[in-house]
Amino acid sequence: MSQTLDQISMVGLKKMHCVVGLLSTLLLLGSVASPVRADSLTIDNAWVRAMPPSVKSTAAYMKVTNGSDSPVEIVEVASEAADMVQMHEHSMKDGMMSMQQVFSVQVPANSEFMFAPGGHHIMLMGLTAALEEGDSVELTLTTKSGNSQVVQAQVMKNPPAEADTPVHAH
Ligand SMILES: [Cu+2]
Repeated sequence: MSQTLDQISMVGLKKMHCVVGLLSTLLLLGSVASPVRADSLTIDNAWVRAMPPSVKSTAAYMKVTNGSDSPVEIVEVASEAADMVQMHEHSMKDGMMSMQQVFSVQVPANSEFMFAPGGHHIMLMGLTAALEEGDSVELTLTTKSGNSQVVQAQVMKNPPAEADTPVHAH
């Protein structure tokens, strides 16, 4: 009886050892892997436009650089700062500037994509708290391959100097 128990616990210990071994292997891989994400997106100049407290929506902008040899598609942006977060693009319709939701944006291989005023932007609708200049907003970008990336966007009244460039139509 006690032998059986011992055998069981031996099996249990072996299993445990395997799990621990696997975990430490994963941790090791994690620590030696380069800081570049699997999708190799780099985010610069992420900012959110500060609005008067009475305005319950605003937009976030950033430069997304794809350092990989394959295009990367951003399919979702999420944030706790707003009830609803959507990617939008501006378009001219009957001479009127309007904006509409887009469900993905593609960052070409070894290239960049701008979320910028007057162009694509990340719309934050139903702000859960007033955003003041100097605050930061956490945004989570998810790519088609399922990788997520957390971005801290600074709340600013004016675009950061480097991001204040006209949007080029490609
Ligand atoms: Cu919009």
